[in-house]
Amino acid sequence: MNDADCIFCKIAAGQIPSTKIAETERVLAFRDLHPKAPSHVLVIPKDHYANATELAASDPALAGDVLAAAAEVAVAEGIADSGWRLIANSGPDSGQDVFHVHFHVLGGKPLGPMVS
Ligand code: D5M
Repeated sequence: MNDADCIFCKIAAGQIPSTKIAETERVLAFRDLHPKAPSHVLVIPKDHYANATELAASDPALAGDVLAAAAEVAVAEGIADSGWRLIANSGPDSGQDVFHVHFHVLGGKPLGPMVS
C-alpha cells in the first residue's frame, strides 16, 4: 500500500534520502529533518496510513510493531533510561504536517511540559 504523492512513502521506498536508524520488513526509523531534541527520530510503517487512528483500526499488529521499534530506537539512542517521549500527531487539531502516520521519538534532554 503506497501513495505516490507521499514523502514518507518515498523515504520508505528509498526514493528520497533519509538517515536511517533502524529498519525491518514493515517498519522504518529515520532522523527528523528538523530535530526538536538531541534525539529526534521518526518511526513509520512502510505501508501508507494517514494517521494513528487509521493505522490502529486497519492493522493493530503493525501498530504494535511500530511501538516496539520506537522502544528499540530509544534504547539504541541511549535515552531509554533517562526518559523519552513518543508522540503521534493525528488529525487537524494535532498540528500533523505529514499525512503518513509517524511516531516522534524524542529525548536527550529534559523535555518540559507536553502541551503548550
Ligand atoms: O511532523 C512531521 C515531521 O516530519 C516534522 O518534524 C519534520 C519531519 N520531516 C518532514 N520531511 C522530512 C524528511 N524528508 N526527512 C525527515 N524528516 C522530515 P508532524 O507530526 O506531521 O507535524
